[in-house]
Amino acid sequence: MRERTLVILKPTAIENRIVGKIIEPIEDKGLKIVGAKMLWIDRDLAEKHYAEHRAKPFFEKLIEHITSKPVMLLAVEGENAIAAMRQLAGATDPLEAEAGSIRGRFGIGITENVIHASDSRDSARREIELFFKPEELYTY
Ligand code: 3AN
Repeated sequence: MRERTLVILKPTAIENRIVGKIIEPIEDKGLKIVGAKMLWIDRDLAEKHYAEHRAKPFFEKLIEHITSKPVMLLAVEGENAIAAMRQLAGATDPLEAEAGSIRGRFGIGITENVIHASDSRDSARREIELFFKPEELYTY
């Protein structure tokens, strides 16, 4: 099924200049970029994005990291894009992620795990709406 999903290249990805290396496997997989921009996420937006984790012990660290420096936002489209992007990203903890996955290759720690990818159709819809205006997304 054709889907769209939200990908965030977290601050360490930009800082460590590995944006190209992260985008390459996404495009190699056959997924298409339909929206892209850089953004320095503010606390309010970060808290909305991670609302489901508000009660978790790592919430504050997560918010601090995602707002620490600019990120790159991608809306990615393709057949089963949500599951495909989760596979490419790898497990949440980079040390448990497959060695060839994005987190497995570039992850430092569980907070600085390089990439976010929506985990369901509902999350994908909500997160794309949170970060992109309809006119910033392209159908082609
Ligand atoms: P994923 O991003 O793999 O869907 P979630 O949704 O469980 O993982 O967690 C969202 C983010 O919260 C993760 N990307 C990671 O940065 C952070 N996180 C998750 N679990 C932990 C943890 N136990 N300690 C620190 N940070 C965590």
